[in-house]
Amino acid sequence: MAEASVSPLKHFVLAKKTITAIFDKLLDYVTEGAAFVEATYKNPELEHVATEDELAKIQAYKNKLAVIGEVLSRRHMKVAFFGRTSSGKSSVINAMLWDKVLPSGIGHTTNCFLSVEGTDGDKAYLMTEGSDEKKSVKTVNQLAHALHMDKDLKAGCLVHVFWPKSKCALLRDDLVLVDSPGTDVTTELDSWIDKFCLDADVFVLVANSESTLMNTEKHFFHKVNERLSKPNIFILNNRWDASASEPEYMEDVRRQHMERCLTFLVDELKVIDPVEARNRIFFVSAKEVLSARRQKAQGMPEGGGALADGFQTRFQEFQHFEQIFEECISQSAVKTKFEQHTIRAKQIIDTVKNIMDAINVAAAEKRVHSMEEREDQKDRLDFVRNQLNILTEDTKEKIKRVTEEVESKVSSAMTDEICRLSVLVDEFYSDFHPSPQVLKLYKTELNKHIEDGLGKNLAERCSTEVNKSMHQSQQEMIENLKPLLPSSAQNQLHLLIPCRKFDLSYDLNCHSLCADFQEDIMFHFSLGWTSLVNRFLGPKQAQKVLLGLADPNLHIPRPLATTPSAASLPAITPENVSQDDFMVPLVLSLASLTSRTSMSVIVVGGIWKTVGWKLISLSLSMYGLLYLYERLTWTTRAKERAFKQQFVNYATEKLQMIVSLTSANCSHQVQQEMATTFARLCQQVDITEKNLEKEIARLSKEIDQLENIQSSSKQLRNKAIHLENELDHFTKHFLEKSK
Ligand SMILES: Nc1nc2c(ncn2[C@@H]2O[C@H](COP(=O)(O)OP(=O)(O)O)[C@@H](O)[C@H]2O)c(=O)[nH]1
Ligand SMILES: [Mg+2]
Repeated sequence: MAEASVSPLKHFVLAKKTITAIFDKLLDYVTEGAAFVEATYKNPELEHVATEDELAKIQAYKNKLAVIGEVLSRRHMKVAFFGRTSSGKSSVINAMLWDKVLPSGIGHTTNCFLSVEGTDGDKAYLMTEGSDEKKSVKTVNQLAHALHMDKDLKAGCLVHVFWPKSKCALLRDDLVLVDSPGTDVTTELDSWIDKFCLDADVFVLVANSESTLMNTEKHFFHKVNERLSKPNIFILNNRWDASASEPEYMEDVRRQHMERCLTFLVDELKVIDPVEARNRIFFVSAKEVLSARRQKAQGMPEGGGALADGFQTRFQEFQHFEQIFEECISQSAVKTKFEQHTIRAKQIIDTVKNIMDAINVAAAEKRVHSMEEREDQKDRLDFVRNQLNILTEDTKEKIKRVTEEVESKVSSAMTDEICRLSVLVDEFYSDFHPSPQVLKLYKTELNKHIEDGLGKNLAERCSTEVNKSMHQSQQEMIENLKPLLPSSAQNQLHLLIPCRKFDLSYDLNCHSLCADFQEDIMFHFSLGWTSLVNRFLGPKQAQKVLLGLADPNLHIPRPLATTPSAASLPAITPENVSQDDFMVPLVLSLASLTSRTSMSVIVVGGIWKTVGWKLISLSLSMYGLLYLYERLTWTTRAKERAFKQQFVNYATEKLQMIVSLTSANCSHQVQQEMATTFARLCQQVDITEKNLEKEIARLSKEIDQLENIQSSSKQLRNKAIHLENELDHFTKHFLEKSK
């Protein structure tokens, strides 16, 4: 029957498989979760999304689950058999295993515990406590011999007997059966219980039905009951075959035994209710069952041989016991072996779920915050860009205005200064002498004086104002651009703008400008021929006349401004001789007819006749005196004066020519200076823009990462729920199902 129907032990086997699979999944899940939390926690860009505490927790769970998984895979059902010596404990185990696995009978009593468990191999072996050696056993006699001969085996020690699973169905289903020495032979009940009973799912008291329950047996179970809460206890009244010899008393004896056993379980131990208790007490014959099963295993009929009366009933009762026992142990074992771990697993899942929730919330909050920040930064960037465009246009305008202002200012100042050039030249003192060397030195120094003086005067007139207006413009630029920069850069701005004073350089370069100046400091009598011609015809015509005397062909192209008197005289060519100039050849032809002397004679002759000698001589002496006077007053000083006058005229003309150039140059300098300042400021704004762009990119990346974190945490949370459902299903199916 037990073979034909599915063994109730399968319930445990299935539960173990299920819960092991769930724990495997759970371990994978927590490993995945731990990796996720670790990656999140260690990501420097995702600060405060996952905490150290969360990481520590989930990693601890990972280790814990690995240990639990290991423990679960080793879980089995355990049944321990107790009773006094020779009550038939070993025989019952053998009957259940369908084979003579353990030695039994007189002389086969051992001091040690024997646990029988399955091995996947096809050879039986035994292992003693504290040794890894696998001692092979081929027969039960060998086993008995080995147990007897081993002097190292102390009383109450444990020997593991490994029996091939292939030979026995019970062992395939993770059942471990523990045989014990007789409860009557030991004084160490407490240590037994500690060592072998605390993890037993079912206890079987094998009693001898030929006598009543003994105190030693009862005492032992009282002790077990003190240590465990409501242990599952079965009572097998063994050797029931003996009752067949006295069938007339059988029912009475059975009733008597039953009552005593019930009293023991229900009233004394209080481990079970009276109705259930009847299903825990059986009357069997292990010896009969074993022999019948061994015969069947050898191919003989199980009821064969000489059998006492009522064998079939006892046999069925044994099978019944097996059925109830298997149901009980698998139910109980599933509960005791898996319930706690299931609860623990639920707690772990719950905590991990909470961790995922916390990460999800933290990531969501951070993401919202980052998105707001990104919007702000984008707005700021737009503002900076627009503002910079506007300011660039403004600044261009401003620079243009300032430079124009400077140009006109410098131009008018320079014109004024040129008019006052004679004052400047008069202020110049140096040794003057008509000799060429001294003159050369004098000119050099005069040029320098003019250049310095003009420069100084121009600077006095313009620089302060120019500087002021430039400084003002620069300050305006800074003030306008300041709001576009971050506050840290705002404080640094003044370092970028050079605090050196800007100085306009007028760059007059008088020395080369007046390099061609040619003075004329020869003595010229004021009533002399040249002077008179000069006086009557004007300096221009006189020049032509005088030149004409020297060269009547008039074809002398003259270099520009070689002498002060002809500073602006254009080159005389036939083309540019005007109609007025026809007078010149007339005078010239007249002059060519006579010499200076003949001319004087004619004049004197004319006057002679009209005025008379006295007047002539007076005039002549006056003329002579005048000449003498002029000649005598033509001193070095006078020459210097003449020189200075000529220089003033020359330089005035030259300087007037460079007025516009100089003012343009100055305005250019101002423009350069202002443009440089603006460019420096713009550079700062550029840096700010770059930084903003970088920050926006960083935030975008962070937002992406946070989105991923959110979806991952959500996924992991769903997985947790899935596992939770599996655990719930397991609880419902295996732990809550009442049979
Ligand atoms: N008549 C009879 N003898 C039994 C029965 N069970 C066990 N025996 C015998 O009792 C003796 C002791 O059995 P054993 O299993 O070694 O008892 P243990 O000391 O409790 O392990 C052996 O000789 C068995 O053959 C039974 O049900 N009926
Ligand atoms: Mg025994």
